[in-house]
Amino acid sequence: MREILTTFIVALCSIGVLSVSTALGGPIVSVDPPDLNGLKGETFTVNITIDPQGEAIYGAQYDLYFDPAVLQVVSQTKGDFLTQDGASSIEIVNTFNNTIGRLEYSETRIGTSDGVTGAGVLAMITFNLTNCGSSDLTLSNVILANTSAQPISGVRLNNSTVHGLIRGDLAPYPDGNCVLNMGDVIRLLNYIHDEEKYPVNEYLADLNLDGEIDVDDVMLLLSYVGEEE
Ligand SMILES: [Ca+2]
Ligand SMILES: [Ca+2]
Repeated sequence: MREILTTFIVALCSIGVLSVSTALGGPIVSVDPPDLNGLKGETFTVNITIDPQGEAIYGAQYDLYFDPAVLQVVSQTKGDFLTQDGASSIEIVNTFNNTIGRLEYSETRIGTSDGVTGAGVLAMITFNLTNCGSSDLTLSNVILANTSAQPISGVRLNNSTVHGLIRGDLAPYPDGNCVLNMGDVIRLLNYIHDEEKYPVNEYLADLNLDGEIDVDDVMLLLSYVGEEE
């Protein structure tokens, strides 16, 4: 009985592995880069990339959700994924809503019966980091169409997370808390005293941007803390 059970379980596992590997073969739509740090007030650009994984793609659409309390869209522009072979394409939908935190995009090839099979950038999105905090960039309603205008199955999605930081926000280590106070000053002093024992995010600790972390940065951070309180 045990042998039969084992055989049965092995068979189940094989079927499971097979079905997973089939599902794993579909095109990949990604928000690139997958993880991004920036300072409050900065702008940055992410790409929506498509790797067809052997499929011929004729059209593509997505929605992308973000946290409008942290990010605001500046622009969404067409990439060259669907025109990589020199054929033409048209944007059917290209809109964003900075109140609810959603972008919508849809594009199709025209004047050809072929699809594209090379990986590339479908669209570029530029955001402004309006606040300290984190926002996921989450793909939704993604459809890739084949040359018969039918949805391609098994599309895989890779989302992204953006972290908006402020200079001097060193405590609590390592992520900070979007607030500058004496805790951050103490962390910086401790780091200067013993950087092995009290590490900091060095990108955020060099407040005066001179390439060194020292007492000048402490003085600057103190002046910021004074402003906040
Ligand atoms: Ca802090
Ligand atoms: Ca410095």
